[in-house]
Amino acid sequence: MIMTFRWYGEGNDSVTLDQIKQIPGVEGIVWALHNKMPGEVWEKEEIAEVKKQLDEYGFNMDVVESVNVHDDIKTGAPTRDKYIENYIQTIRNLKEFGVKVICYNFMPVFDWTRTDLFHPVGDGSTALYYEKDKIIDDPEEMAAYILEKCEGYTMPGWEPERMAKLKELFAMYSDVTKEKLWENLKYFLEAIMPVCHECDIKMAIHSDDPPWDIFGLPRLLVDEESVDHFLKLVDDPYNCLTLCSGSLGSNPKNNVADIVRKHCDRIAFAHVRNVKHFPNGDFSEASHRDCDGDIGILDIMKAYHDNGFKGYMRPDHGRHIWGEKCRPGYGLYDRALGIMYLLGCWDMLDHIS
Ligand SMILES: [Mn+2]
Repeated sequence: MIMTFRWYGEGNDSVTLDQIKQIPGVEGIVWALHNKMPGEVWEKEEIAEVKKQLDEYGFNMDVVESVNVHDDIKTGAPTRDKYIENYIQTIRNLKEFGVKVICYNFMPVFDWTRTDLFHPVGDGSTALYYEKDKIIDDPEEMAAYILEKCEGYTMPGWEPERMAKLKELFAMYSDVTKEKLWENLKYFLEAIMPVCHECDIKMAIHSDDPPWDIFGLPRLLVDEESVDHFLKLVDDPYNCLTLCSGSLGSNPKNNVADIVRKHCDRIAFAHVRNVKHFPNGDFSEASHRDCDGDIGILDIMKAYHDNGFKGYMRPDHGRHIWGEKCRPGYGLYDRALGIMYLLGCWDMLDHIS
């Protein structure tokens, strides 16, 4: 297992590479060119700039999160092939810098969704929270809330430029059923798989967050059955998962450790975080410690270890603790604690096996 840490880049993150360097066990930075719109080619000079920054600290840049997929590819518009060509060029450019895994998602309109970015956990800290009843019929209200509360940071999937065109985006997806979305995903993956082989880069789709339909938009990767379906849809070792324990684990019916045991060889990238469920369907993000949430972090880590997981892992979101001012979910302190917990589990599993 290779431990990594997500970083939003110079001038775009409250956390510095100096600080990340002092977290024990971090080998790589999960990075992206956050100024790029979906569909744009990532140029070599731009990638080289990030490489230079990471090289200084001895971090690898093996995992990109995310190279976002253009809406025309997701909706299956006639113009999609042009954007697929651009995606392929980006894969080829990333290969020049030794990138091994591309994390992406295939969620329509919205990336992740929460109703409260700073919900009190009960110990003085706050965390991202989802209140089921607040996801009403007004996505504009939701977007306005997220943009207002994100402390001036751009949140992946909630770029103000995209949110300004929300009505248009919803119109684009109005006839995209779940079946159609699966078909469009298959078309995209089949087009890029030969290049992934050639470049030795794995495509790792992120689980949908939360794992159910919202605002009438279909969501694909929501449970064990849909993960099985996805892996069979394009049955290729380069067609992989970013298995996000917190995303899938938001549904109490999902057993994430079971999915790890079943598909470990197709998981290229593991997001590990904990979630606390409430009986009415609300959920809160929680510390990484097993007993602070309900999704079985110990079981999940054991499943990865038992199956000899060799891929990349990162703590996913963290709570906001010790008064830290940061991008919601992406502070230094709680994610550093998360890494120590995950590595503690891993080291002990190594030690006793
Ligand atoms: Mn995740």
